[in-house]
Amino acid sequence: MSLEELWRRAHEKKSRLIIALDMIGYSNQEFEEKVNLLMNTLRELVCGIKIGLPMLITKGPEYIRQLIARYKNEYYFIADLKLADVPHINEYVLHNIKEMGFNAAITHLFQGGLRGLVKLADEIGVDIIGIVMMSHEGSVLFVKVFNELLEYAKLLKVDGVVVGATKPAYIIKAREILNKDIAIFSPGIIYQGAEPGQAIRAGADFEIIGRAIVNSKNPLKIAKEVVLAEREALYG
Ligand code: BMP
Repeated sequence: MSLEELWRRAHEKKSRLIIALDMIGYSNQEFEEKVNLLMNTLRELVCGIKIGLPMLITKGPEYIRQLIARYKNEYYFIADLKLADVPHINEYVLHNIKEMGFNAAITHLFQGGLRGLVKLADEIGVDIIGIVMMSHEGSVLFVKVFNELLEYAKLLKVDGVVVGATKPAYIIKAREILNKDIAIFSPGIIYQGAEPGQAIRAGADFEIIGRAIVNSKNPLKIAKEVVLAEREALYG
């Protein structure tokens, strides 16, 4: 699939911004109102929406299915369930991810045995993004296996990898090792310490931001600032 749909939206909107729609600490009514507000306000500036376990656990798959159905012509949707299981479980979950309407799924790579998952993803039309370096301070074991994970990502021909924006040296290294057709997704911006545009400058293709936009009183203002910083990093 090679993220065709995501690149199309990124070019249309001149944006590399993906929102992590982690709605934590909202009452049921606030939750839905805030999601609708964010989705309607950010449509011109945000190319993708990442939905993870927090929303799946709080609202269940049917809510997510309906949300994606309403906005599938405006955003690219990434399922961040960080798959890390044995093949038959990962593959079962991937079928459900597809069924909810997602365009892509994030998987860990360290567990191995992922050829079947990548083949299935190709058959059913889901892009696969593998994690090679996490953004948080405690992710020290990733340092030991980073090169192996990159080689595995290449071997599998995943569509993208995750490298934390807080670790630009690893973004630079990933960009060197990976062909240009494997995109780099970078979370860890603002709340976790990286500056908007910094990951793009190091060679990432997309920046993922959650709390700094989702919980902001003025999400549009922050999103505009981020997109301007990204454009500056890309085009000078
Ligand atoms: P925030 O901008 O609020 O820190 O959110 C970052 C998002 O990116 C979260 O959804 C988190 O699950 C995800 N993420 C991350 O922060 N670091 C990683 O290494 C991998 C992630 O998926």
